[in-house]
Amino acid sequence: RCAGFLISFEQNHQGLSMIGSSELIINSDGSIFHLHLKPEQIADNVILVGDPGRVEMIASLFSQIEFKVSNREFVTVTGTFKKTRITVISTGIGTDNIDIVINELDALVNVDFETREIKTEKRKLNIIRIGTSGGLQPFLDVNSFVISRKAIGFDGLLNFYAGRNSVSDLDFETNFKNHVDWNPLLTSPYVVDASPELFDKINGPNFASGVTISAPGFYGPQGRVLRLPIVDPEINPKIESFNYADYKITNYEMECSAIYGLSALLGHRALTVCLIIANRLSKQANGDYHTMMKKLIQLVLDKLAE
Ligand code: R1P
Repeated sequence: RCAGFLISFEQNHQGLSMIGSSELIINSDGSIFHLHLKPEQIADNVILVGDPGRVEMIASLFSQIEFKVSNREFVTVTGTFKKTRITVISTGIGTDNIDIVINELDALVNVDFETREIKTEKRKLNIIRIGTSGGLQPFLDVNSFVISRKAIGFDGLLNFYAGRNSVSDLDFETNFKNHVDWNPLLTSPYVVDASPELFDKINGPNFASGVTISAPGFYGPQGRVLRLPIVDPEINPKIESFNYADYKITNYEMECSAIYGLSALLGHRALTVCLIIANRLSKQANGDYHTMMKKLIQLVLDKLAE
């Protein structure tokens, strides 16, 4: 029998696949490697935020808090808002962290940590990201709220997964690449959808909606120039003018694409809502956005608990 860390799968006596200990690392206290969470600690409703400070902001609205756990940038609180059990987790910045968060969340609910077998009955999580974002359309003022109906991943994360095409809008991808004359040196952008059920639950008159680009960086990858010139200085005007089947690209952030792509592959529902804290066309920004963020959080929690 090989040691678990040498192979990714072993077979148990019933022939079921067991995930090897190098692939799914479980800490000595029974918690998962990065998030430091245990299976029973995950609510069906999960809110993801980039900033660990935003976890506190959300938890302060809970009537009851079960626990708080933190490791690195991943801070988690599970608690109750108006009788709805909710887990809030900070992801830090970027889709590389989302790969960790969504895979570990899914393992926590869909893998048996005792036997390391994938469960036959799968749990489906509602995953909502509440983030900050930069607007790319003149109609999206600073302080407005936007829901991402689709996400375009400039980050390339989903391209590593075999099912990538099965959850992607390939026609949208082709049209987008042609419109912006996509540089072949960059990883191919992927286009993935929000959960229609979550969109219907959270959407309302306070929100604009559109397509969100998740970029693998804050500066060059979002067309910002401080001292370094970028390969395509016209990328943002081209993005602004892009139209496809009544969709317009509304905003830039750094996590939505991976959340939508991995959630779709794993069978979870996902949605991203963002506060626009800068408009990239008008060059306006609101550095002191916490009051508006509190309003967005309240709005989303109220809808989630309805
Ligand atoms: C960049 O400043 C960070 O802010 C945005 C981006 O997606 C990125 O994570 O979202 P959060 O405010 O949720 O972190």
